[in-house]
Amino acid sequence: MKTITLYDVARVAGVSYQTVSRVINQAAHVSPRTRDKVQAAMQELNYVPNRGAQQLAGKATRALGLLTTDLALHAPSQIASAVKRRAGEVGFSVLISMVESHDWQACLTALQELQAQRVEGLLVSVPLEREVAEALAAAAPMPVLFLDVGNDAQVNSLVFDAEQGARLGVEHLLTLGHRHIALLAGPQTSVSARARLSGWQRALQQAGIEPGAVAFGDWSAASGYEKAHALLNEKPYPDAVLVANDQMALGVLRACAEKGIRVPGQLSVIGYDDTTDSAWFTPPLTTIRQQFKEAGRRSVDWLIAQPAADSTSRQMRQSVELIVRGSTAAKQPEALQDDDLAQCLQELAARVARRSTDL
Ligand code: IPT
Repeated sequence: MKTITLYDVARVAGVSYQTVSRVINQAAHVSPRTRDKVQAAMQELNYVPNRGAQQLAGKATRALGLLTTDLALHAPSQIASAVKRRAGEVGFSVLISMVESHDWQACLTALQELQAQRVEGLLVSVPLEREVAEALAAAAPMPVLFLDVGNDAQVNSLVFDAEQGARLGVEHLLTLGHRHIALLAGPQTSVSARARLSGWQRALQQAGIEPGAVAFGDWSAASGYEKAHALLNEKPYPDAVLVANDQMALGVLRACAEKGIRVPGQLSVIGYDDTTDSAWFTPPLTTIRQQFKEAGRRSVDWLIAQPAADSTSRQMRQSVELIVRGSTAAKQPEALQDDDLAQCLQELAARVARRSTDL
């Protein structure tokens, strides 16, 4: 198939190739009539501008990079979706590079991959230790914004308030009267998972409550299922479990269903994230909402407004909120045990017998 060039468009539109180029680059001094003619010719020929050629000519690429952790996880994929949507609205494309591990070498390779495609700004949605984030920011020639770093990292960041999220979860459970609370944390390699865990522990301690058993999952539903079986191995069960993300909470709910534990009533389960499907779990999940759409919008807007040479680092926080659904409730008295049930049935049988003799 013959490649359609700028010159073909110019010939069909009856204008010079410089005029076509001005239309493509949205330059000034093009009359609406000429612009319409050129756009009609582009459509007729199915012409798509060559990004590579534009880059070689030193033009702005209007492309952002997104360096992300595993997109099979719900939260990072919803962040990517929000970033992509907002970038599209403001005329930018998004190139994605996904890393399997979160070490310096993997991040540097991903940065270079995006750099080779001349992205004008970079979002990093990977849980990074302070040293790795700072080194990455120093190595990047474009403005960078980190979405998953600790407060101590001296880089530009937009981070959800983990302390607030942890406190909201604990307060909700305490209000419901729960006192025996188990913790299912995320992987210790994640700075956010560590922040949620220490937030829970601090909030419980402040309320004078000893935290119950602690287990660590890897953010997946499978790990939630497996760890719930471990946490709920012995009676008495805890009254409630704080789970570091909704995906693991999904696994916890499945384990409870299999063990015949009523959620809520016997056990309250609270998640973290409020991903789009969490309202559809059985029961609908009570959780801490991180507004991924809003984070995507704010981070794209911030990034494209950045002058390249600004070296002061800015730490932005985003608040979270408690969403109460059906997986938490005040603890109800234990269900009837088999012995109680047998006794009830006997009493009932005796009553029926008495009535039939009375009749
Ligand atoms: C964080 C999610 O809360 C968690 O569920 C998991 O998907 C994790 O990302 C993956 O790294 S959100 C992050 C912006 C702190």
